[in-house]
Amino acid sequence: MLARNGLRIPALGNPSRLQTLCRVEDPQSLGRAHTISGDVYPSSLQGKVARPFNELPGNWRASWLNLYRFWKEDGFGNVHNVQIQNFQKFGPIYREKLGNFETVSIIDPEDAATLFKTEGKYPERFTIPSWVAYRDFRNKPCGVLLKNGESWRHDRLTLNKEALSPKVTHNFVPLLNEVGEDFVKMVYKQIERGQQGRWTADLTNELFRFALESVCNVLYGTRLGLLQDFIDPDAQEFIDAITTMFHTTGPMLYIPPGLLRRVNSKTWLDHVKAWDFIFAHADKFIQKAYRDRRLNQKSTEEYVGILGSLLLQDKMPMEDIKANVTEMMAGGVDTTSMTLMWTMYELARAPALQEQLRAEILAAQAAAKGDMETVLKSVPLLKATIKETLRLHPVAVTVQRYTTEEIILQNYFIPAKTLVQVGIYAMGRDPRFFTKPEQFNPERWLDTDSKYFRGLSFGFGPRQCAGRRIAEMEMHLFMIHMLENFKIETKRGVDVGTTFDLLLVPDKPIYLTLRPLHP
Ligand code: HC9
Repeated sequence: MLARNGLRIPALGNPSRLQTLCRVEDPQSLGRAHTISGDVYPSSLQGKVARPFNELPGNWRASWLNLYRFWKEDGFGNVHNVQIQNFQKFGPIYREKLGNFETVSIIDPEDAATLFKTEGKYPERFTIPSWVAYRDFRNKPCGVLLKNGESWRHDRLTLNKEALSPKVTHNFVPLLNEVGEDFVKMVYKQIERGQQGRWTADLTNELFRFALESVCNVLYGTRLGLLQDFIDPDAQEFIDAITTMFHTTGPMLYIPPGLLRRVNSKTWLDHVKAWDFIFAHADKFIQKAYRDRRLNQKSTEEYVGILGSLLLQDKMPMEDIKANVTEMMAGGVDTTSMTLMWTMYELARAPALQEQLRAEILAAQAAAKGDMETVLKSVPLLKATIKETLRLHPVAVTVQRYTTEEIILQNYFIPAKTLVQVGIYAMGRDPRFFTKPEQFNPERWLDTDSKYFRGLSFGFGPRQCAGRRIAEMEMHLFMIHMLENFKIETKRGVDVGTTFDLLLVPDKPIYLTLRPLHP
């Protein structure tokens, strides 16, 4: 029954609601990955010679045994390395079935191109089962993250205008810049306190607060003061809830959440509790901003943040605005903070590159006379540095799409509605696609090496990360201020690896030393 349903989430509560809110298309489609026989080809592929789907290499015949083996070998925290091993064992394409999770994995940028070029008007990625299960359980609407079809497209186009369009994103610059400056002030305070002329610490929590402070300023136009001495316990609990939410999602990727819910498993209960807090806390902000908006209707020239803009536009029902803003608030904490941690880790090991970046930033500042919008236009090496961080340390281990038609990948026919995942972690570390992949070398993004379907860390096309511009600007501005003020150092010889915790994160704390450049 489960195996036949494939990836479909087993009926929870009221399945019809699930379909209307989160999936507009045929509810069976998600599970039909492998049921279409490999010999009915669409006209575009007629006459092409390729091998049938059922000949794909990989472990896909014994799904539950696979899951057991995966679990025994601690594959859960190691998804990214298991993928690299599988590509070594099976070649550039393999098919796999882990419990309910059936996929085809690819690594070659050419194959990624084939996949994305046929993604169509309503691209679909893998829907995280427990995230949908929670919304169904609590009767909460989905935002763009979990929606599909026309309803997704409508929300997404409205959201793009507020979060991705160059017509609005310049408004984020002062909002994100002040948070970056406050982070620097906070670091100086810590250095003074320590009385050693430097500060050594694991900055995870500070970066979480920085990221939440940043995303809230852009969404609501509100400062929380998380970089000050007193930290609002609710904000801290929100940050912790996001970590718990991600952490409890992992196990439920392969074991249906409905099953865990029926046996009252701790994973499911913790997951619900975490989402409850996330939604309740986001709701407070939204309510407050909504009230403030009504009070200040007259001063409309001033940028009021993404939420304010959405409310003014009146193009989305309040419930959908809430769902989407909550998703952006929750999605903007661990993602940018971890990427910044990795960036500082890599730069700490590359002092010469730090100097190069400082020179670039200094020149840009001088030419722009301090106008940050202009500065951001003239720091190509810094932007390449963030790209390079995401190549070696992507937040998401894969980018996935359901095929919309039958396609050929590595000379195999792949039927429509198959879940195909591009292993971007594996791709980023493969010498066939990046010369000397082990080297942290931002310049590779600026020179003549091919970039064709290689920079996929924010996904691709209309379904790519909706927070991309916020994240990029936030990280660029943060790094500008940090590099202008501090030397970033770390203990030599400490190599930090990666763990899969739904996101890819450092496998041990990273200790950094920040030393003022102008003591
Ligand atoms: C996790 O095999 C591994 O900011 C799975 C495939 C998969 C699907 C969707 C990905 C997810 C992975 C990692 C986390 C991602 C998610 C889509 C969006 C989410 C990239 C690779 C971001 C971190 C979002 C989360 C927003 C949410 C908290 C509201």
